[in-house]
Amino acid sequence: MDKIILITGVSGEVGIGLLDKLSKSTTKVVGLDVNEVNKDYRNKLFKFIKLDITDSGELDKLFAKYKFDTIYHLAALLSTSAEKNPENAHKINVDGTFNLLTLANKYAQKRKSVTKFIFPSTIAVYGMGNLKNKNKFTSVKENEFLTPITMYGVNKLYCESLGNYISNYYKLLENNKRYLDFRAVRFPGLLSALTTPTGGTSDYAPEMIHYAAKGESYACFVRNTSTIGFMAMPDAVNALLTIASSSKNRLTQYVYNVASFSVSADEIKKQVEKYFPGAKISYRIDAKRQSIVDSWPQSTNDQAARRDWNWKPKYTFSKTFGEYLIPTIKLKYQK
Ligand code: VAH
Repeated sequence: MDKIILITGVSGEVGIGLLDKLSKSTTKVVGLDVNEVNKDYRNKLFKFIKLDITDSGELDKLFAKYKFDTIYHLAALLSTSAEKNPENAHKINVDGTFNLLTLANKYAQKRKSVTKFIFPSTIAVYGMGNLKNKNKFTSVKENEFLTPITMYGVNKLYCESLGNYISNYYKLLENNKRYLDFRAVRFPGLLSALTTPTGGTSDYAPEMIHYAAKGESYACFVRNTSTIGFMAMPDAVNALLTIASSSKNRLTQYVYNVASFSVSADEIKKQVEKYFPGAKISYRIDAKRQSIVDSWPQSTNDQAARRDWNWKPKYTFSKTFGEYLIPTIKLKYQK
């Protein structure tokens, strides 16, 4: 039987990037989202399901119908959106994830198979406490500073543990058999040439680029020295596919940092001005969003991922702009 992959949040930034890559293979992809998928991508899907992951009844029917080999659970309410409606964020980010984990486990057990569950977590699980710590501890490991200050970061940190629990200890694994193989990566801010972000706090970086490409002025909502990690979307997609295809016995952890480059808002502004000399970029600080970015680490330590499953980003800061973002974005807006 053909292997079928499920992508939740398929209409989102990472979803589109992952689908774009998977559609170049023969894999059958079922895409699920509460929002319609961009028409250019709909025909890359074996099936599109418009569904809310908090609807466990409808989800159960989906799992009964399809035997998913791997699930990429990308659906989430990101950090800024989650702060605007924390209760709704908890429903989507936690209850939705719980539904998917328990249903994947239930149907894998019924079919006496194992389903891989790939979970994108985030540097938002960290809380550096203050700028002194942020500037002093610049290579944060997976078990350090786990004190998130956003609902999104709290949700993602809990769901990492929930995934590990359901894949290892849920209902005291019958005859010691695992039915769910949970694996998580913690992403920094992601930069996509194909889509503009919605509801994130790292959005100032992609927004700066896309506004300049459209010839529109942009007011950056964090101060110029604000520094966090970023990654080109192709590297993020590669991280998801690589950890998914790695043999289980090589993995010594269930959650891994993956990192690429760390830059300030001002360094991004200078790159944008290099490619769009007429760019009109100013600063108008949003105190709440600034406090979120200040709580995130400057950069994270991804040695465990490099050691266990050969993680290595392809795009440096300058290559991300010169070889990935700019050529595709210019084409996108010229059209
Ligand atoms: C957000 N883009 O801003 C996400 C990301 C590191 C930040 O998780 O919420």
